[in-house]
Amino acid sequence: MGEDAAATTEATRCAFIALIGAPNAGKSTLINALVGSKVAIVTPKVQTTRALLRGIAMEGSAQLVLIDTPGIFAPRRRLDRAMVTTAWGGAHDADIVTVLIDAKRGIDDEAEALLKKLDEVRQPKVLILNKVDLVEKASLLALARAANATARFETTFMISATKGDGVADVRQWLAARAPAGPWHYPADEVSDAPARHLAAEITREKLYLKLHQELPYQSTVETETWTERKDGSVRIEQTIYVERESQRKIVLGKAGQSIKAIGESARRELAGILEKKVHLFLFVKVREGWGDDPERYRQMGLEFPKE
Ligand SMILES: Nc1nc2c(ncn2[C@@H]2O[C@H](COP(=O)(O)OP(=O)(O)OP(=O)(O)O)[C@@H](O)[C@H]2O)c(=O)[nH]1
Ligand SMILES: [Mg+2]
Repeated sequence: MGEDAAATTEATRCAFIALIGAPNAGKSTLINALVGSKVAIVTPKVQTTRALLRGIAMEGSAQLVLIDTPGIFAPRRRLDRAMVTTAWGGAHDADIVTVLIDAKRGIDDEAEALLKKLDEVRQPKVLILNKVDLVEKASLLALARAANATARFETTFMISATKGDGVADVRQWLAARAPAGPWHYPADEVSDAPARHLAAEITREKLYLKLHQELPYQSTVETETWTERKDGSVRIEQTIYVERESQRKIVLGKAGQSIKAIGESARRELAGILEKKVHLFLFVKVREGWGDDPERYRQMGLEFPKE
């Protein structure tokens, strides 16, 4: 009873917090760690996250709406441009912007370019040096100093998103900094993405983990149908779009071995998340030039760049 009374008298707070950084810095890993469950996919490959995704974390009376963004890099293809524009858009719409730097990679050209562009970001900024488990402590101080010399940060954290070191400190700091206001989501919600979107993302994650080279970037996954069955299970059909027949063959693998492994591992993870039996059916279709097809962008939740 005491706790309830406290919760109703204490004013609620809510902050929109964008996580930006170079590809592979660990943004999605940190979102998952802050939320406390997997809402965003993670792979060792660059350019995993394609569109904005909101993960929701609660800390005391504060709700933290964490905006996962695509990595920021020098874009070439249309899809790359859409992703980078989206990432900066996410930053400009937030109350607080956290900038992740991979401590192992340090301030390379990509991180340097990003830090320089932070001048244009008006919101309070926080620096997060991630992957501290991979580097010597001494190098971290030099890195923090160099980054703070290029951009203005309110504070600097040194964390390991995979190990969880320092994550609670980040959550608490953000909560303390959150402006007073109503929560935007119910307290038990972990993400703004519908289940069918997460399901497509999980399949894309398995595709990235299973296949190598350029192929993953020339593929996209969409959930086509989602049918709840009377026996409590769910039947999900998804299409993996690739650009060429040769790529379709790679996704299928010898005697369908690759697609089978991708489907099995996606199905297993989905069953765990949905807490029900999942029947997953994957189809691979060649859609030449899907990277220039506005409908594919709409499905991904990205604006279609005119050129
Ligand atoms: N050793 C170590 N690895 C990490 C840490 N955080 C993330 N990683 C790894 O870094 C890789 C990239 O992580 P992601 O979370 O996908 O990175 P991202 O910044 O979201 O990448 P994009 O979506 O491509 O921009 C994965 O293999 C993670 O397991 C960390 O603290 N320590
Ligand atoms: Mg990501």
